[in-house]
Amino acid sequence: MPETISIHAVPATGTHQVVGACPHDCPDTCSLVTTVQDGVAIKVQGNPKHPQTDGVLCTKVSRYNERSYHPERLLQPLRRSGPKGSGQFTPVGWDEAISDIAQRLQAIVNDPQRGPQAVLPYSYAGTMGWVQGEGMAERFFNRMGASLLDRTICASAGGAALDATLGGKLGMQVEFFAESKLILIWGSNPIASNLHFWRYAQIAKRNGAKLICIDPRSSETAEKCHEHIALRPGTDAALALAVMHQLVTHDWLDHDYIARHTLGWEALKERALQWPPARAADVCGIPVAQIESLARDYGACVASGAPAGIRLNYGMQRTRGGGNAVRAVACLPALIGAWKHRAGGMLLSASGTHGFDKSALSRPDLRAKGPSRTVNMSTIGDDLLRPASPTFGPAIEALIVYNSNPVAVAPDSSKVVQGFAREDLFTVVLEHFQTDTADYADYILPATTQLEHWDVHTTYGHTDVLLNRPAIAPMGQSRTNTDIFRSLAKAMGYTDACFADDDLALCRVALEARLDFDQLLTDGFVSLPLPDAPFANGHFPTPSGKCEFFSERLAASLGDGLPDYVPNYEAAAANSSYPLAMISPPARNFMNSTFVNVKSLRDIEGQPLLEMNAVDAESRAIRDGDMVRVFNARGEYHCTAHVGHRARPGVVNGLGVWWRKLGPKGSNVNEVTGQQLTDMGRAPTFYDCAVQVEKSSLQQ
Ligand SMILES: Nc1nc2c(c(=O)[nH]1)N[C@H]1C(S)=C(S)[C@@H](COP(=O)(O)OP(=O)(O)OC[C@H]3O[C@@H](n4cnc5c(=O)[nH]c(N)nc54)[C@H](O)[C@@H]3O)O[C@H]1N2
Ligand SMILES: Nc1nc2c(c(=O)[nH]1)N[C@H]1C(S)=C(S)[C@@H](COP(=O)(O)OP(=O)(O)OC[C@H]3O[C@@H](n4cnc5c(=O)[nH]c(N)nc54)[C@H](O)[C@@H]3O)O[C@H]1N2
Ligand code: SF4
Ligand SMILES: [Mo]
Repeated sequence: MPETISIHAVPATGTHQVVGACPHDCPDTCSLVTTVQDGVAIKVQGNPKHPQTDGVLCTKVSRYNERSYHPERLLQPLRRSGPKGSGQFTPVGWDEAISDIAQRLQAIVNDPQRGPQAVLPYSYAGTMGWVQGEGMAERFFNRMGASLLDRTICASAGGAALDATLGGKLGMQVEFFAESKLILIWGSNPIASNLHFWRYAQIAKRNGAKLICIDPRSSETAEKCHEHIALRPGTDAALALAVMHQLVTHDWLDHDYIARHTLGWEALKERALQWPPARAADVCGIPVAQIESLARDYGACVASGAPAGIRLNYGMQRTRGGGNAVRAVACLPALIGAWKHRAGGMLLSASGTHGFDKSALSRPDLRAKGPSRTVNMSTIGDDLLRPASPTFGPAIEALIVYNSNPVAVAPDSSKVVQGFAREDLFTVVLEHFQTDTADYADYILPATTQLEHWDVHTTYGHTDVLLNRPAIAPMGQSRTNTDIFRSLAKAMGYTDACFADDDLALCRVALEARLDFDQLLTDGFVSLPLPDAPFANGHFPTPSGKCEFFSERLAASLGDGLPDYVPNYEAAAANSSYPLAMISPPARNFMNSTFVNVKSLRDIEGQPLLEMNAVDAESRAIRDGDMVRVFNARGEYHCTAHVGHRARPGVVNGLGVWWRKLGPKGSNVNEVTGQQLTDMGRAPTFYDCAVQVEKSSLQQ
């Protein structure tokens, strides 16, 4: 690594290094160093100067070049030339594309029967950048008065649970896990999805910490922990309540912390006492002794004063009771006073820590006064098929997709595909590649990648702020998302001054109120000054200022203000038609559906896999490597069975999220997932999905 890392504009010749930020939806938000030779990026590495990154990237992003310079990269605008979904397109000039799109949108907006609410943006975290994310896009859609999108597809059940319990997406600072003496890794597979946390957990382990993984799957992480509790999917609240039962009955409690900094203890105690370990063991499908041992380890921290940290992750909140489960677990640290230590407490998301206000970027003031219709991205399948009605409002007539691949990632694919295939739906997709979603577009607009544009990033797994400088010029005719929305705004006749802001101005606007932007420009990342132990003395930003075991708001909305065990929608009972519970966590070398088309990474993953326990495989005469059909009433997909230790009996793990067109018979795991929503946060229940599996007639 050369000594100086340039953070200034990159000259077209010579060799330079440029500091950027990883744009992906990953808690680690690494600082990147891109080596550029004569205008071509030749290497992307982790920044050794950024403590959280520590010079290390995951396998995926160390191949970032292979993705940006991919031969199938979209380099010019395309217009549909075949039937919807056929993937047939012809090149078109930018001016023509923008002008035609603007006219088509304008016609909908101006039609009194349809109006702006018939237009829907659909986006998620393809990039987590503030600028290429919603920077210009939200201004555009606010000005238009389009429908709002409820961005629930990933984290909103857990987010709502944290809000109710702790007062926001707040928690431990990730680096202090290195000092913890007990770490519960709960619904999280950090070796795949939170690598830099795993580094801290390893330091703790070397210093004598015990690591316990709570996960139905024997994941890459579970097998490296001291203990693995392989509970049934969706039963975490029962486990947490039984741990509380043990804390109460053995008096492993920090009475002083509970008295001063919590709300609703007496009621929670009563609820916990209804959950003796034997009851939870039955629900979770695990031995009683395992629950007792977990509680003993956790409770021992009260007497010893050893800090206990819980790394919760999003895997545990993708079932019907996901919000309640996160709430139950989030009560535990207060019971043993773990928050008193900086290496104690819990972390699900730290995204609420930074306290930035996005409104200077998104400009909600541009939206005309009056009610707006909100569409939930997790039910896009049903919603695209909904006719106009007084309750729903106008049918969705136009869809602008950016930073997301809903045809692959949204639940209940057959509905999603049917919706996207509507001939009367006008669809524009801003993309790097011709994804499954892009196949259904009327226009595909080529977007720049992180190597080619400016951005700023806050994170949800640590608390630094990062800048992304462009390392190379935009490839082909690609344009930044911001530039595309700027052009569309102009073509629609929106003359507000904010549509003239360039990307560097947007970076500044996003953050300036909270930090020294010039320092960010110089260093590439900034650490915010934060207290080491956020709740050592209480001060939870809840309505009561306490850790709310009992929530008035939830009591009013759900009829129960305490966390409880909420059984899955889909029981997967042995005697039912769909006796196997399926979860579909990410494959390690993909990022949701991103990177599936990068050959070297796809080669590592091989093919879409369904992990099965030998008991379930043998009873179906399925052998390791057989092609299987996974099905339920919603649909079916085919993949290769991987028979072994990773799946517990009764549970199958369908690793996601493959591009449909790169999987057997052009389908993927979301053919079988459903659109029912979680108890809190209106989120999808990807891991609450009962299926049957049989040997497939397809050949490998
Ligand atoms: N390599 C890689 N990294 C990623 C991603 C990726 O696709 N690939 N995706 C990114 C995104 S968008 C997100 S949201 C995060 C996701 O990463 P995480 O937040 O870690 O969530 P998942 O990977 O969905 O699930 C984590 C673990 O929870 C387990 N799990 C499933 N159901 C349950 C349950 O009911 N209870 C419990 N206790 N455990 C359960 C799964 O088996 C899995 O091993 O990772 C990010 N990082
Ligand atoms: N079965 C099942 N389904 C799941 C999940 C699961 O665990 N199981 N996980 C769910 C979760 S947690 C999430 S977060 C969602 C993720 O779903 P999505 O947010 O749709 O994420 P990706 O599949 O990574 O697709 C992002 C797309 O954005 C594009 N993109 C990236 N950067 C840019 C840019 O700068 N400009 C433009 N225009 N495009 C860009 C990429 O090329 C990519 O195609 O999937 C969900 N789906
Ligand atoms: S995906 Fe995560 S681990 Fe990989 S480079 Fe990006 S932020 Fe780092
Ligand atoms: Mo996610």
